[in-house]
Amino acid sequence: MTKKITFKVQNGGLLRGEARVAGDKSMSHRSIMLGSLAEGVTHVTGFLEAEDALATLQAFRDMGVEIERTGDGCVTIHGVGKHGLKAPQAPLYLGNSGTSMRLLSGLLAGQAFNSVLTGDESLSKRPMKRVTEPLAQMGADIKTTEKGTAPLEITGRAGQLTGIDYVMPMASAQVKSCLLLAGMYAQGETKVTEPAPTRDHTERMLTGFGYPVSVNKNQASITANGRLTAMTIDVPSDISSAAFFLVGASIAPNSDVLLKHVGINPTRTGVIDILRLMGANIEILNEHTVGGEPVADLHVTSCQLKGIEIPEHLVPLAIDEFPVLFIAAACAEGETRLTGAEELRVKESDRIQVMADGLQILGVNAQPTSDGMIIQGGEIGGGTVESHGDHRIAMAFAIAGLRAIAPITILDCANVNTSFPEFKELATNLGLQLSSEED
Ligand code: SPQ
Repeated sequence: MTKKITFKVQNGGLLRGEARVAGDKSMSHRSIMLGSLAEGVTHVTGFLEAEDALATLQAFRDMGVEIERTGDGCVTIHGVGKHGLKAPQAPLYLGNSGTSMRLLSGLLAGQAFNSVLTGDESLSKRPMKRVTEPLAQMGADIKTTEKGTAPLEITGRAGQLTGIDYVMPMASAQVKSCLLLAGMYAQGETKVTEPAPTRDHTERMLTGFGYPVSVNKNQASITANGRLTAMTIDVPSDISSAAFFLVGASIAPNSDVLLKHVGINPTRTGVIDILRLMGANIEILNEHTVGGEPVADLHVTSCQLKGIEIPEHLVPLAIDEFPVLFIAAACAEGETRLTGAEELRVKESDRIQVMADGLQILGVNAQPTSDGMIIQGGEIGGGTVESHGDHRIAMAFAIAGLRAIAPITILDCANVNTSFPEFKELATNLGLQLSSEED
C-alpha cells in the first residue's frame, strides 16, 4: 500500500526567486509513445520523472522497447518502428494516468496482440467509453466494466480497423489523440473534429517525427501511410505546474518570481489569459521555439486580483489549472464565475465538488454548479481539507496558505508525485512554508 502524505502549510509569506518547474507531462507521455514507434534512437531531455510519465515508460518497456533513463530527465528510446511492439506478458498498469490509458487504448486497438490496461483506484473510476465507443466504430474490440471503466481488455485487430469521421461530443485532447493513434493503423482516413481547441502536442510531435497528419481548422486527420523517424525532443517545463507559482506570486503581497523555460503552446496558455483578465502582472520573456513548441520565461509579481466571468472559450485551454485558479478567485476582489467546465467533474477527482468542499471548510463562499463554480473573493481561513488523492487539488490548497489567516492541513497528498515530485522543494525554496508528514 502506498504511504499517506499530509501537507502542512504555515499561513502567510511570499514567493521570491527563479525556478525551472518539472517537465511537461503531456509531452513526456507522447515522447515515449512516439519515440517507441519510431525507427532509430530518440533522445529526450527535460522528461518528467514523475509517476504518470514513468507508467507510460514502463508500459513500453513491457512491450519490448529498450528505454534508458539516467534519472535527470534524459531518456533514450530505441524505437522499434510502427509494427515492432511485442505482446506484454502481464496487464499494463498505468497508475493514476488518464492520458496513458486513453492514448494507449487507441494505439493498442490495432496491434497484432491482445493487451489489458489497468490503473489505480482513481483511474479505475474514470470514464473510458469516450474512447472505447469511437474505437468500436473503427472496428476495435475493447471490453470495459459495465460502468464503462477500466480494466480495458483489448483484442488486437491488426489490419482490421477502418478510419472514421468523428465529431467529438466534448473538447478532449485525450480522445483526439487516442483516435489519431488508432488511425495510424486503420484503413482509409481517420478524421477527428473538436468542438473547441484542445492541446495539440500529439499533432505537433507526429509532425516532428515526420508522420503526416493534417490539421484544418478544428479537424485533424491521419492515415496509416507514414513512418516515424527518430528525433531529439527537449521537453519544456509544464505550464500546468508553473500555474501554481503564477497564482501564488500573484496572491502573496511582495512576491516576484521568474519561471524559466515554460511551454507556452497556445492550446495551454488559458491560465495566463484568465489571470491577466483578473489583473495579474505576468510578463512573457525570451520567447523562442524548441522542437516545434513555443517556450518562454514567465515573470510574475503580486497584485490585487479582481473577480471575473471566465470566458468559456478559455476553459479547455486552462482545464487542468482550475483548482489553483479557484484559489486565485478566492483571493480576488468580487465574484468569479466559471461555466462550461463540466469536464472538471471527471478528472482524477470531481474537481468542482472537491475544491468547493475544501474552500467552504476554509470559510470561502464557493458555490459549485453543474458545470463550474461561483466564488466570492474574500478571506481564506485555516483548517483541514481533503485532496481526495488528486495532485492538483493538493498543490492548489498548499498555495492557498500564502493568503490564509491560519495554517492549512491537506490530506492525501502522495499523488503530487504523479506530476510534480519536486513541488515541495521548489515551493519552499521560493518561500512557501510547507512541510509534509508520512504515515
Ligand atoms: O492524464 P490525466 O490523469 O488525465 O491528467 C490530467 C491532469 O490534470 O494532469 C487530467 F486530469 O491532464 C489531462 C488533461 O486534463 C492531460 C491531457 C493530455 O495530455 O492529453 C489532456 C486533458 O484531458 P482531456 O480529458 O481534456 O483530454
